[in-house]
Amino acid sequence: MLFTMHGTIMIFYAITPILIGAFGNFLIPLQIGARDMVFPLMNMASFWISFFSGVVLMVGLFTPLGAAASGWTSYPTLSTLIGDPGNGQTLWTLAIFMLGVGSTLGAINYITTIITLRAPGMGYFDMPLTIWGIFMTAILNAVFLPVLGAGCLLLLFDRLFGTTFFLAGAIATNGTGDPVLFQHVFWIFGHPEVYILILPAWGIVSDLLAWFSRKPAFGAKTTALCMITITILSTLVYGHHMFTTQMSPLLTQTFMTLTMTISIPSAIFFTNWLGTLWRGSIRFDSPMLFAMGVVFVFGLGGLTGLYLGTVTTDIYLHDTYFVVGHFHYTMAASVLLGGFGAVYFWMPKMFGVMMNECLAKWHFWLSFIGLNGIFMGMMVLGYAGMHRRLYNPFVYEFMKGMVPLNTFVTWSAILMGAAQVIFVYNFIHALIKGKKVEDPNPWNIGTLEWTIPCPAPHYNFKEIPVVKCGPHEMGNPNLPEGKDFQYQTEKLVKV
Ligand code: HEM
Ligand SMILES: [Cu+2]
Repeated sequence: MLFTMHGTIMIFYAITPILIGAFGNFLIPLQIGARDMVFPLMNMASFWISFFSGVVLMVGLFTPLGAAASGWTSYPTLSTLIGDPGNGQTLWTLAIFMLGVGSTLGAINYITTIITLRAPGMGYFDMPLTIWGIFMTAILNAVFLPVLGAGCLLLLFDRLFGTTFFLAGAIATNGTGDPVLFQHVFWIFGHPEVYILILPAWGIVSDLLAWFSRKPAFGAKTTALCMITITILSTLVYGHHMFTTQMSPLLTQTFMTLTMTISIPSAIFFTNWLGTLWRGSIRFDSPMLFAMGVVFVFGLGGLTGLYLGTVTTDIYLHDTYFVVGHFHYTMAASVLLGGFGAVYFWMPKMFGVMMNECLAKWHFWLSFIGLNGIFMGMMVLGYAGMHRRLYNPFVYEFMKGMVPLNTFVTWSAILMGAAQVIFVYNFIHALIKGKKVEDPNPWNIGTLEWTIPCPAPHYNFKEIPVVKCGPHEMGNPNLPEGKDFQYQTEKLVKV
């Protein structure tokens, strides 16, 4: 129950609303030079539907059998009335369906806003990469959340009305369905979902790396094209989550090959990050530390994906802590670090105050050490054969020797958790007592949001800006004396 709620809340109610909901709604209008999102009413509907879906989920905690307990993936038969008869699981299914509706509405709003409300002169490749990330995420959301919604609706019917979409064998009294069908539906959505979560963070990191290296993002256009390619390919690889479901070898090999092709755009993308850092005048302010942290943890997470995407190694690694380590590196660690970097960076634009830089650095290093301890430890454990989702792994003889490493992981988690206290303190302290930022552009960045006061006023721009150059025009030696960047509203100075 605890782990089901942890996974569900983190993925659907923490990462999604913070990076996509909060930063998406805040940054899209500001960075494309618009006064608001294009459908404010729909935005509101999206927010409230998602909010109430969270309430529905939480109500499960107070039902007689407690909250849902069949994992964040809620595979049947575990998630049917036979596996989990409590109302908590029914409420989970309803909640995720509602969230699907809410997020789809939001996604339509994001896509339409980016397509129609860009300031005059702003071509797609003049958008900051942050917006590119959110744009791709919104497209995946709009296409694939309805798939999950449909799956949840069918599961709900199985639970409430006696249908048998996902039941088979003797328990399927109304004709035979197929439990594995749900896995297909779930992962058709689920693999794109992992990119839904990571793309905004990728975009933010790509921008931060350029801005704090004080030079244009290396191959920015290619980076955007790689995001598009990865978005498209991410729709074709979901089968790699199901290698052990006895699918035909032809299919496993097809999914394996498709999975490997994602490495190509990913590698180009990653090289561009390194290219951006190469010979930059790097400023190690807190947002940059977090961005560089993402480069490290995402590199590790992505590489471990290759072992999971290969059928032969995955048969051994599937359902071990190696998978848990992998997806926390790629998803939890990368998204957390990227999200924190974004908070430190846009804090002045959001609330008109700066956070304490020294505390921010402590926060970074303790979190970074903690999370590497946790997730690296998990990967070693998984490689040694420790399964996930066991009540007590140590009743098995061969896992008894893994207790010390598990203890180490626990202490790392405590360290990581404790480090977040620093963040909470820093954040609240800045809000209440933080020094007001007078300068509209404390970091010296050229994108549109830095042309207006801190915090961003209601209606953002008095006059809609006209865009004349890209988002990372920095380090040009021909710029006027004492300036190393230019605003997007200024005509590009020749290099
Ligand atoms: C870079 C290329 C990547 C490859 C080749 C890859 C490959 C895989 C494979 C094959 C699995 C299934 C392993 C198994 O269950 O046996 C898996 C699991 C997973 N991956 Fe990745 N992955 C990659 C990147 C990512 C990213 C970027 C994210 C998230 C942002 C992510 C999140 C996940 C999650 C959430 C799971 C497991 C979910 C679960 O079973 O509960 N992966 N990955
Ligand atoms: Cu996947």
